[in-house]
Amino acid sequence: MTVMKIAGAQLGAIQKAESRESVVKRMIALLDEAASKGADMVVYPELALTTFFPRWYMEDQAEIDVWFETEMPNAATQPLFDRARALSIAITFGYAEKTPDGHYFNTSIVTDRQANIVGKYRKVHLPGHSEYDMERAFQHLEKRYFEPGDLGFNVWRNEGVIMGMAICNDRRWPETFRVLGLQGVELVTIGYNTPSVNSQMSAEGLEKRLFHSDLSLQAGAYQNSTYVVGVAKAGNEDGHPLMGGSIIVDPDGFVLARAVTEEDELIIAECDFEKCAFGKKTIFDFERHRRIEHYGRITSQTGVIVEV
Ligand code: CDV
Repeated sequence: MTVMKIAGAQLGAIQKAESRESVVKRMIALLDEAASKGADMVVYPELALTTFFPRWYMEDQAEIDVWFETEMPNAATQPLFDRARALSIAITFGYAEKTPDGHYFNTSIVTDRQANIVGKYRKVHLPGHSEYDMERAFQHLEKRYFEPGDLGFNVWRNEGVIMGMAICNDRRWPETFRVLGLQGVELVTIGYNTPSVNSQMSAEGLEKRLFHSDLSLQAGAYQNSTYVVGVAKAGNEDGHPLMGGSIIVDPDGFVLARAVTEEDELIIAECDFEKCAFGKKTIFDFERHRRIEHYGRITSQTGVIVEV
């Protein structure tokens, strides 16, 4: 029986001018707080080390490369790994990855409690667009700066728990959770940067955006009988607001802990992974109940085909 105290380390705004070293200090402060509360694992957001740079249009490759890490850990993040090892806390966080052969991904890694990287995920569902869009008040250029992840949705047995990762927009796709669910996942960690509302944007309310985030994370948890931890980068980054709303969800879909600010904030919950078993053996016993002969369209087509 595995019980872990899992913490979500929401980060407040990171301005364009803030250095990775400064962000890592903030991450370590949250790690220390997590340790003082008995955490076994800390989950940080998507692109945790920098501002959400895909909102900025850039053409010059050298200017773009500034936002990417070519190795992990590196000089800026080594202190985080060192502290995690000293505290015996597993961590997971997102960053922009440039591979040795020149590929660019929106990536997250997970470590064990000795700070060894045991898993890597590269974001599959990239929202936004690749060219400057004059129609938009704000750009979202993930398709410009990243390639779709090439590793798929994998799980790792880490610290006795079957863990998987996804990143931000992935949480809105049931396919993400089901592919992880089909591998017996017990903990899905998901960092995000989701724009909030300001006076120049549509009337769509922050309440609605938070609801859609909750809905996606809670449905993914319930329908796959897994814990889900969703962690925001929040606050106002150089005039661009990001919503908070980090939550820890149990395998019944209930929210165990919720962030209440848009700043650096720790949430924590005790997760008893035995609780994943009931749903996996009953209503979501995939082996007994799934009818794959009717699911062909899920993998054979992308867009909607209307045949009537
Ligand atoms: N970083 C993201 O993937 N953000 C998207 C926004 C652009 C909709 C999200 O799904 O939250």
